Amino acid sequence: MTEAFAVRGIIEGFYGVPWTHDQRLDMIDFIGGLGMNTFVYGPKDDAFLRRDWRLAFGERELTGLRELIEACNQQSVVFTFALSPGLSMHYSSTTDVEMLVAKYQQVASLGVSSFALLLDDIPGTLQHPEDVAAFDSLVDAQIALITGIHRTLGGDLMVAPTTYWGRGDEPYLTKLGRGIDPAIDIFFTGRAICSPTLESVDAERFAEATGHQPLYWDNFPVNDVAMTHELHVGPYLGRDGSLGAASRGIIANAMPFPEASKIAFAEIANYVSDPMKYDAEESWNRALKLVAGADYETVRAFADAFRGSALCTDDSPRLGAQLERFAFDHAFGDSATASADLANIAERLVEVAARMPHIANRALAAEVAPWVAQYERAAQALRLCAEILAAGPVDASGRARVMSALAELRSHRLRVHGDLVDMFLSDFAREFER
Ligand code: LTM
Repeated sequence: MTEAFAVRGIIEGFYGVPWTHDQRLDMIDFIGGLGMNTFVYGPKDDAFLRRDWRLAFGERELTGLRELIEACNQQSVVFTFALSPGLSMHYSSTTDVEMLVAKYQQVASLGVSSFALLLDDIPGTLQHPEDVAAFDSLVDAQIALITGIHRTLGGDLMVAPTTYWGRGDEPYLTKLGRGIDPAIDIFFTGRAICSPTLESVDAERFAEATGHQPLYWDNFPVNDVAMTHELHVGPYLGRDGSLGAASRGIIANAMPFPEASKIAFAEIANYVSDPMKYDAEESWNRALKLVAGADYETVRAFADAFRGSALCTDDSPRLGAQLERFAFDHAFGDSATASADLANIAERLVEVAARMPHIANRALAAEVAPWVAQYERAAQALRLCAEILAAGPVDASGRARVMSALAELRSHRLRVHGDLVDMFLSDFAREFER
């Protein structure tokens, strides 16, 4: 018997342009409809929440927050308000602690009773001389801060520790967990920042060491920082079936693209509702149908080129199998048929690229447009190879055209079909060098 995940939700916790107010409202309805119960509001590049956390909200911001809270209430979704003060916080300064509490209290006065304190991505040691004098270490300063905030605010508190990935029994994490109230949730991203797998054995080690079951901050589908060239619309894989009982729950970190993020969120909702029976491929298809509606076939074909992520190394299996077949037939079979097959493969891809801008989900079409353009470039490059082959023996000019298509593809720095097309074009040009 599997226990359900107590916390099931998402965090707007990426670096990059925060979602708009309307996108948030739409997302709250969407995740509420999926049966998720938590929306953590903490975009890293909203100055009010991180860089300028001391700034009090004005009436305009409070009105926006009120609407978000109301939308959450309507969907039975908990609105969790997150602040990331760690870049400039003086832990030993009463003024800073009071300002932090005051900022949370502005939101508490709107009826919110769930808060998050994000201490991730900050220096791993105390920086300010007054803090160094006042505390033995960063973790001691954080324990004091977290305890003070929790006591003053009441309500629920989630904390992102400064070490938030690893084995779960690191000395910092162990001390932090043992030093704060057991009711406070501690975020953990698993073995890595973007973890290919989330395993119960790690959750159990974390719980044993810290005295808290981990609250997974799952860095999927997020594609910020070094991942901005990737589009994460592939399958949600590698999460243990028994994680529901071993953890407090899962909060999935979004992409700056809310509509495209819905694909992963729908998959995660499928997973958390029945992790033991979860079938990633079936769930992926169901999620694509939900988001793409009548355009499912087109979006499914497109998304096959974007399966790749930290969770999935099988980048573009359909095209991979087709190109393998082509290479074999070309080397050992009838090369005219092989080049006709390559032309067909390219044609199908060109068609998908042509249909994508016209799908009914306009928000999705707009968000993925740069990757559609890259998909089209890859398709045209394959078409070029087929044309060159069909025209007769490949000469230096044919090779040069393929190399130039490859250079063009690479220059856009957007990942499509993993490395498949890139490798195919390089191999193609090399094969005909002799
Ligand atoms: O994962 C955590 C706890 N923090 C940050 C996120 O804000 C960021 O979006 C992800 C992905 O780059 N990585 C982090 O370290």
